[in-house]
Amino acid sequence: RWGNWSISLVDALDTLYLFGMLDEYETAKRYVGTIDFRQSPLGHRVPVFEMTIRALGGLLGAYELDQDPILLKKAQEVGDILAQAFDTPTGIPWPTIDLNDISSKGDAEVCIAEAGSLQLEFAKLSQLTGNPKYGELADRANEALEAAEREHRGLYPMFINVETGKYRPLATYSAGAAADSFYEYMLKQYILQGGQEQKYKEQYITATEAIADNLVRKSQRGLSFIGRMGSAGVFYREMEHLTCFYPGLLALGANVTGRRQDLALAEELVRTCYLSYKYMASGLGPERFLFPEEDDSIMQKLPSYSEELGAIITDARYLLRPETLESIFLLYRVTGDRKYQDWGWSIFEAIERHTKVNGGYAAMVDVRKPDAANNLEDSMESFFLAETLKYLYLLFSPVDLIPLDKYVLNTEAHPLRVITT
Ligand code: DMJ
Repeated sequence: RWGNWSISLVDALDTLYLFGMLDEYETAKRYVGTIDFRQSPLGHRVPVFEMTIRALGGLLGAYELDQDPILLKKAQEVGDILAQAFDTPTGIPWPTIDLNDISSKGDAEVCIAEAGSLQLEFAKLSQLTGNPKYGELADRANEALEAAEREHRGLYPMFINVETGKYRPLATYSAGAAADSFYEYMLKQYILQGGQEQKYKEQYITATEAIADNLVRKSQRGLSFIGRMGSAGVFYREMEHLTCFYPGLLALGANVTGRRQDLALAEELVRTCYLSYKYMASGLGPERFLFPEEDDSIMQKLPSYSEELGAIITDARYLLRPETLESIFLLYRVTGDRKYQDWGWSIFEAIERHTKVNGGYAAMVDVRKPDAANNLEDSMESFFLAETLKYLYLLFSPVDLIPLDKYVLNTEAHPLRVITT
């Protein structure tokens, strides 16, 4: 539950449509028509990024597929609510807003994923409503992130202050949590705008090269992974499940930009993500895993060390996240290699076997102990229906269901049609 926004239902609308579950879709859509998104419980702060990608993205994605005006009306209602977040001295949006007291300020620091991956949804809302305001707001935020002073070309510190427009000192650089979709939207904005805006392509290529040069390493077993870079040259050799979206982005980018070297790296990285599933007793991948330096024999003796993966499992949960399947799907679409379908199927079977419960699916506490008591949490995030299941379905569907030259999937897997002039 997030406020009164029925977010699982809104996030799942276009999944129902794509799966051909049209009776359920119509019922869900009728219900969406009754939601008053302006109502929010007292004291609740609406998370701007999450509601942009899940609610606005969900409504727009469904609208793109079935063109029912009620969905666009509701999308505009949500867009108007979220637009209030951009009222800051810098144009960088507040991370949260209180609908019952819009002047109340929350945390002034926002991560780049939250501040800088709103463009697809807002640009699409502008195109569909004919009102340029939404796209302009999101663009202005991204321009502020681009203009703020930083140390590394192509890399962006993870946090920025919405009032001063300055990045947090002693920065950390990542392609995972708090940063991920910021890099994703550079490429996807370029695609959404029909390849007309060269600046997005240039930003994407500059960032891609910086990530490859600074954040990619190999493990002692020769597995490529992406870690984080701290200040003064500190490097954290930890890969996150969230970062497993990145191989898919690289593959999509290789297709769009013609950079074949990116496809080779994408294949290496997605293999690491897949093996992080394969080598766990459940067949599901952990939230975080850390590759020790070659000569670090102490780390390799820790009980949390996985001999097969050659990594310490630093967070053993599987939260029903989509990223590995997202990359497997994109690699399959780009290469046509059937092994990706085999990988996806084995993950699907593990999800079915170990996370299915009465009435839904549940996050797993420890992917190494599928049969342990109390190994499931009472939680199913809306992205399981919006993304995880959708990517699986698309992996086994004909390519003309959401062709990637006609649609961009937002970071919550909602299909937005490429804008043609
Ligand atoms: C989703 O809401 C989106 O994919 C977001 O970009 C990252 N986190 C979750 C899924 O793990």
